[in-house]
Amino acid sequence: MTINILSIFPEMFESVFSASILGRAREQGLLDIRLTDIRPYSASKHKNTDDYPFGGGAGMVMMAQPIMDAMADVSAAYPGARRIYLGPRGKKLTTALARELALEKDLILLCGHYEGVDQRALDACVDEEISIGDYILTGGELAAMVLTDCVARFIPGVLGSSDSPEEESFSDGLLEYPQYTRPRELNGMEVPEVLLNGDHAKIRAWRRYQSLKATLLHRPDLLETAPLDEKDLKLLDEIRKEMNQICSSEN
Ligand code: 4GY
Repeated sequence: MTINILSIFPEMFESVFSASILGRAREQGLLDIRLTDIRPYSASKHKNTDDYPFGGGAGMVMMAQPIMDAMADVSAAYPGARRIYLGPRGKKLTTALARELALEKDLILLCGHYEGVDQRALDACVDEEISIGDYILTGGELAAMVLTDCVARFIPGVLGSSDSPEEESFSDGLLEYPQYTRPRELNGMEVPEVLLNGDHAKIRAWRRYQSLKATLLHRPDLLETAPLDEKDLKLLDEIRKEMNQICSSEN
């Protein structure tokens, strides 16, 4: 898959896309990330990419012309690519959306900056807007990195063959269970006994219980949509009872 990113700050991406799992994925040719600097596309003498907003107000607006010309170039090289603008008005980035985007052959990500982008550029050359959350960044670059990272995990081979994205938080609609590594004892804090004795059925059950407990405690909203079986519902009842006991014993 090729992810094209259009930005006036392409240098922001280098270290994030070179380190760790994304760096390895690129070296292995599983993911091709191409950065396009919007500035050289500016037709103005000083290669400006922003201008004052019509109607007044604070800050600057990214001009349509450089973006439209950059997008035309990249779109011609990647016909059929989904063209995405990163902004807080978009549909929320979720595991489901990331999984869907990972099936695409190519993506083009447009990063805005300052007060935003001239609406005509968005109308003319973006297919959809995606938001990584309800907050305002100084630019779309960090959001493009988040989207790229999140999508990359669902490209086959990007995570080692042993660690599957299906085993992680949210892929089963629940929060992750706690993890431990060596040493077995650290300043008097022990690793839970069940993880040490190699009884894999017991370990699976313990982890499920912990996932359900963490979700009930921190994100009860997720329990409304998570696929739960009879056993899970029983466990949840148990956990609720335990929690009630702890609460009532505090008084
Ligand atoms: N939230 N999700 C986001 C963002 C920066 C000014 C409009 C977000 O995706 N992008 O906050 N982007 C702003 C910067 C123009 C986009």
